[in-house]
Parts: sequence; structure tokens; C-alpha cells
Amino acid sequence: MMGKKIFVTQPTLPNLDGFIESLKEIWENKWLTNDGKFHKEFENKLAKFLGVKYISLFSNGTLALISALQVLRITGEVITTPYSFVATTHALWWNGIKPVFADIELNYCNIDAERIETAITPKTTAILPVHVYGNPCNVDRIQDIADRYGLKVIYDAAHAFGVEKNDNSILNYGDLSILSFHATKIFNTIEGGAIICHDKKTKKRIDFLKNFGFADEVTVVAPGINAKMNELQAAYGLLQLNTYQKELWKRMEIVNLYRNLLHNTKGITFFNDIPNVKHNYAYFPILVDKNKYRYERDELYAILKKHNIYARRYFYPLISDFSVYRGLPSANHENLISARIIAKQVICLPLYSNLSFEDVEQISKIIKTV
Ligand code: T4K
Repeated sequence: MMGKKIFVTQPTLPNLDGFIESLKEIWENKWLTNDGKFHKEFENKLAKFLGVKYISLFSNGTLALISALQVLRITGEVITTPYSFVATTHALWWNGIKPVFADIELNYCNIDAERIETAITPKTTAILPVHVYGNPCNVDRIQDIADRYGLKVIYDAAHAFGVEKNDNSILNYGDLSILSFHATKIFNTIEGGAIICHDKKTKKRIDFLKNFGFADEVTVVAPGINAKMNELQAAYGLLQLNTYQKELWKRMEIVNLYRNLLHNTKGITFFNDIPNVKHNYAYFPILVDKNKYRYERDELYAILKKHNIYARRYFYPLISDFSVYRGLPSANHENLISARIIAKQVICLPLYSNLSFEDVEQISKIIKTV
């Protein structure tokens, strides 16, 4: 039993003295939101940091996703994954769009590109895949299908901050990508999010939409929303950029330690790094095979809890099993067999830079020896 509660994650906060300095400046300026100094600086620095052309900051990832669908005027049906956080599908619902679930592949739990084509109907306008746990989707194949059928691609990249494929940001794929900077994410601004786009015209439209649709003081060009990031969050985010690399290294060490300690535990498997991918070590999911391990996933989850370890079953239940979505034709059991297998087996173990190696050893020991 751990002496203290250990949660699945813990946010890393910026240096307090540095933040107080920023707060003093904000108090002095009396400029709190609406494209202020810190907002501008954070947007510019973040775009360079991530290696993307244009980024628009948002107050959270969900509003970024809801707005991204508005930016591209997506309607009708959108093909998406049932294996994600519920906000992915909720964003479609809030836009009056019908979600069509396609099954995932078993290797990395992302939407199976080979299942997309059969889900297309005359009403399909876009594909909404998720880079689950920061592992890149099959971006080339997805683009190929989108091009062939004239569909847009919006990536829910809420988990994929800093992830690169062949030295190119994963955020450069698709028409748009969204990020989340929620407190539980690898890079946080308390709450926060962003849309990444590839041209100036689209960036302009995004910025109008997140500010009620105002193009200038007297012109509203679209029924926009209020989804702006404020100056305090932007100042906090700027400071977070200074320590991100350290955060990443520490997480990588922890993940490697987990892998070393758990690698020959019967019935426990995990994902390994993918060649040519720069990972961000946002989550450490393990799969519990009840036929080979002593316990079922939910039993292990309860055992860990008894030891004060609050692991989480991301992503169980499947989005398609929630009452709002389970009546959809694509939510049926036969359509989502792989997603069901993974949702029954997954547990995300605690992972954050402040987690000690001793705690990782302790957690691994419990899993190995219970
Ligand atoms: N798309 C995807 C694929 C996503 O995963 C998400 C969010 C979104 C879209 C939407 O982005 P945002 O609108 O959120 O920006 C959490 C987060 O709230 C959510 O942001 C995240 N995905 C999801 C995967 O996880 P919960 O309900 O599990 O969070 P909660 O409050 O139970 O926190 C988990 C643990 O973290 C706690 O047990 C303790 C620790 N914690 C949490 C907070 C908030 C702290 O130590 N400090 C904190 O301040 O949803």
C-alpha cells in the first residue's frame, strides 16, 4: 500500500516566481483577454516550437474541436473512432453532425484506415481520427482516402503535443488538427487548446469564429462562439515552453522503467516506440489479458486502488456505448470488435514527471506479484 494517493497524472506547473512576474505585468497592463500581448507572443512561439505554420489558441480543446468543424463547414456524417475521450464525438453532436464509428486497429488503437471506406455514404463530409495516446494514425492512407472521396480530415490531436513523424510535426497532416492543454495533458495551460491550420486565410477564419465571428468592430461574418484563451493562461503557457524538454525526458525515463520492469509479465502487454516517430510519452497504457494474467482488468484496477494507486481505464466505456450514441447503427457490436477488445483490457498507469522511480517500481511490483 502506497503511503500517499497516486493518481494517473499530475500537472507540471511553471516556475511560480516567473508567473508572478507575468501577473505583475498583466495587472499593470489591465489587458486580460482578447488577443493581448501574452496571447500574441504565445501563439508565435508555440507555432515555432511545434514546427507548424499557423496556430490559434482556444480556451479548451473541446471548443477548438467544435469550432474546427464550423471552420470547414462540416455537415451530414463524419467518420470517427469510438475509442477516445467522449469530447471527440460530442463535438460532432454539438454541430448537428451524425457520428459514424469505424473500428480501430489493434496495434496502436487508432481508427483502422481500412475500415473507413466502407463507412462512407453520400452524406459523409469528413473524417475525424484521433492520435490516441499520441501514437500517430495512418496519416498517409487516411489522406489518400479523403482525397479520393473529396472528404476533409480533422485530427483530434489532443494527446499529440510535440509528436513528430519523420522529423515533421504530426499536426501538419490533415486539413486541421486540434490540441488540448488541459491540466491532465503533457503540456498544460490549466485549461486550453488550439487549432492548427496550414494557410493564412483559414487562420483568419478561425480567429473570427472564436471571437463571435467579428471581422472588425461592425462586421460579423459568421455565427461565431467565445472560445478565446485569456492572458493569464497564455502567460502560463509561455513559461511552460521553457520546461517542456525536461518534462519529456523525465517521462521517457519513467516509461522505459515501466517497460523494463513489466516486459516479461505474463498477460500484460504495452506499446513500444514506433520507428521514425518522436513520441511524447503522454500516457502509459497497458493491456491485461484475462486468459493469461491472474486477474481481469477490472480486478487489477481495484487492486491498484486498494494500494492507493488511481490508474484510469482510458478509454472505457467506448464512446459508442454511452446512452446518447449507442442507438446509432455504427455503434453495433459486430462493427467495433477490436475497440471492444481493447476497451476491456486497458489501464493507463500513473505517468507524470514528478512520479518517483521508487513509485514506478512499487506499482510494477504490485502488478507483477499480486
Ligand atoms: N479529445 C481527446 C482525445 C481528449 O482526450 C480530450 C480531453 C479532449 C478532446 C478535450 O479536450 P479539453 O476540452 O479537455 O481540453 C481528463 C481531462 O479532463 C480531459 O481533458 C482529457 N481529454 C481526458 C482524457 O482526461 P478526467 O475526467 O479523466 O479527468 P480527472 O479530473 O478525473 O483527472 C484525472 C486525474 O488527474 C485525477 O484523478 C487527478 C489528476 N489531476 C487532475 C486535475 C484536473 C490533478 O492532479 N490535477 C488537476 O488539476 O478527464
